[in-house]
Amino acid sequence: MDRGLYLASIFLITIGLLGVWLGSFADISESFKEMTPPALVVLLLGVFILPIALFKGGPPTPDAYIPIAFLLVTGFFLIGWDAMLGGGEEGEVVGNISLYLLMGEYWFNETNPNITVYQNYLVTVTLENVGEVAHSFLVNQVSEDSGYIFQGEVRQVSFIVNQEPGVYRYLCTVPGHVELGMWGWWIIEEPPSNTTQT
Ligand SMILES: [Cu+2]
Repeated sequence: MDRGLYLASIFLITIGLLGVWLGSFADISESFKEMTPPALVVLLLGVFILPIALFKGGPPTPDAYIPIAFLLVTGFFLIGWDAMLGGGEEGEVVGNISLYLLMGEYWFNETNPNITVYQNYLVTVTLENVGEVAHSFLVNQVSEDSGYIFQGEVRQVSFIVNQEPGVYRYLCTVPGHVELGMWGWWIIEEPPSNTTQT
């Protein structure tokens, strides 16, 4: 066993695993995401060197397997943990909700109802402006702005609700309309358990 080469490969695998694991937090920081490809290269390099190091110049000593076992367990744990946390990744739709919202001065459905949706659902909102002036629709931190919807116009917006469960606000982004009361609560809940089974 070549001890120098062996230590180098363990080091490379450790750094690579760490980088790939950090890359799984891409939703927190884009720079983590950029870390993933080089970390994978480092990881694979380490994995490639490891058998060469182990069997170069004689059989490996038994203690050489301890760090390898540790890295294997840690790696499986990190990947498994990430897969568990990754249940709410973008694009993984577990259900659909359709809503119809009328818009007027200065309300949604006249009463600004609390709207409850589920995480990882595809939500389709049909907006109809029954008022006199232009309105718009946006869910803070959740959806894009619908853009101006003019008198008599009907528009549909769709988005996947992949944010954490919690209380958000939907509103009209036309200047001054929020102040006149054109907003309501948008509540994201955990999906019902019968739809999370895949
Ligand atoms: Cu408005």
